[in-house]
Amino acid sequence: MRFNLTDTITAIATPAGTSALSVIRVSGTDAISVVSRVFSQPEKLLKAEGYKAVHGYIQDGRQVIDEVVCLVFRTPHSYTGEDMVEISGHGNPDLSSRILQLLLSSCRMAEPGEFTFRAFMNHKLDLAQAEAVSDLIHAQTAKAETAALSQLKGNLSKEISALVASLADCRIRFELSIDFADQDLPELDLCEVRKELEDISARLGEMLQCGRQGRILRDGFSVCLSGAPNVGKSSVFNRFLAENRAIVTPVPGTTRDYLEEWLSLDGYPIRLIDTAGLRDTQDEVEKLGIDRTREIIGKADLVILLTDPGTLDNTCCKPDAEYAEKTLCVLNKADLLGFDKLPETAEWNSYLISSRFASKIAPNVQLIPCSTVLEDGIGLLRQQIVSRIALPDLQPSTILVTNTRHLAAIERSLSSLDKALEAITVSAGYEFIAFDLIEAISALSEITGAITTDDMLEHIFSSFCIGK
Ligand SMILES: Nc1nc2c(ncn2[C@@H]2O[C@H](COP(=O)(O)OP(=O)(O)O)[C@@H](O)[C@H]2O)c(=O)[nH]1
Ligand SMILES: [Mg+2]
Repeated sequence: MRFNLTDTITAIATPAGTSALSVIRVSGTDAISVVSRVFSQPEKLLKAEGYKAVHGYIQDGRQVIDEVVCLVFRTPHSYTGEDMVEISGHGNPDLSSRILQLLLSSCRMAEPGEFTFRAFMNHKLDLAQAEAVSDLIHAQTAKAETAALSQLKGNLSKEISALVASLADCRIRFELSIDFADQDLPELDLCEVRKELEDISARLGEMLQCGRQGRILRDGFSVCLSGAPNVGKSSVFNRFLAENRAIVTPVPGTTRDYLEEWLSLDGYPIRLIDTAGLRDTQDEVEKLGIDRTREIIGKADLVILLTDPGTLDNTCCKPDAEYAEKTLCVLNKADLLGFDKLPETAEWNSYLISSRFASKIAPNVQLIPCSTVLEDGIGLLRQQIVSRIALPDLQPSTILVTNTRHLAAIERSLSSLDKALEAITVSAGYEFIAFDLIEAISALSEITGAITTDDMLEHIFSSFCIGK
């Protein structure tokens, strides 16, 4: 492991740039003495109890650099579990970097995630909670924050630990039956253990199911705008972003590449992608754009297939069969059909049935009305997108596995557990069943970090910010 736990470390914990305050963290056995060497009130700092704030100046020899407040933490009551000082100074990046330079003469710069790594090593957090710290910092929307906070509070860890304990209990019952087979022990109640293992398997299955939704909160729900050139994809993109980022022109074929932006719909992180229009073309650049569009459509969580009255006059609105499940069909430019307000669903449907487009709409396809020029012209589309995400209402106590590493571990555990159940069914030897259970336990234990490897830790903590 590249982290050396005995050094005293420091880093600026607040973002670069001008701000009201800047916080510099120092952690390690020498943290308090390191700061005292450059502080105007060294004795006061050295004697300060935990959670005490000491006011003074950071000085380079006689030269005063900044007026600060040093907040002292005493081991083990700190974020890292070590002695720590948080120096709050003025938020001038030049001052912060001068203070940092001074501190670096007697301690070293922290690596990304090193403070949290120490918290993990000192049992202040388990691995799932440490990862939640990073998720919480990077969460893009309110719902993602709730999920990360729930994980940080240890809800996931508690549930995983309980499942590990139950699995371990079952495993021990099998092992005891092997070890003491020749003794007069009551026989193992296979039905009962089997039932317990099935319950655990069901719970793990449920967690995997919810995992897809958890992934949405972390990685966003990708929504791809597709359709013929000029139907208004870029205009819809802009309406959603409420800014003019994409180029909108009446000339077909202007969006040759794709654009993507994040937005929050009802607290869900959405990755909205504006693509090149799909049409037959001889233009090489446009062709590349169209290939890219097809690739994006394949990967997207939801595809919005836009048409407009002009396009519908000439073609049918028919989603690609391969993606029909994840496609929403939208008729844009509803204003051109004489609507000056987005119609209600019933009004819209009766309009469509009696309109010239009736024959152009494939059976079982619903066309959602939309207009980028009407007030609330994208309201119905917005509702439909959110309803497609279909996540349960999140409470801070909801356990939603959001992390790919955790999901992979659950999947491995579940597969070993299913093997164990299969072994019970075919009356395999108890040693085989116990072996599968050991595998199931060790996979789950990786989530909380009860079992780790250096590579795994390196990978996890290197994605953190410096200072965290
Ligand atoms: N009347 C009307 N015109 C629209 C609407 N949405 C887009 N347009 C116009 O349609 C043209 C093509 O729009 P654009 O967003 O560039 O289409 P794209 O090629 O699909 O990205 C532009 O002139 C837009 O102003 C709409 O809802 N109503
Ligand atoms: Mg466009």
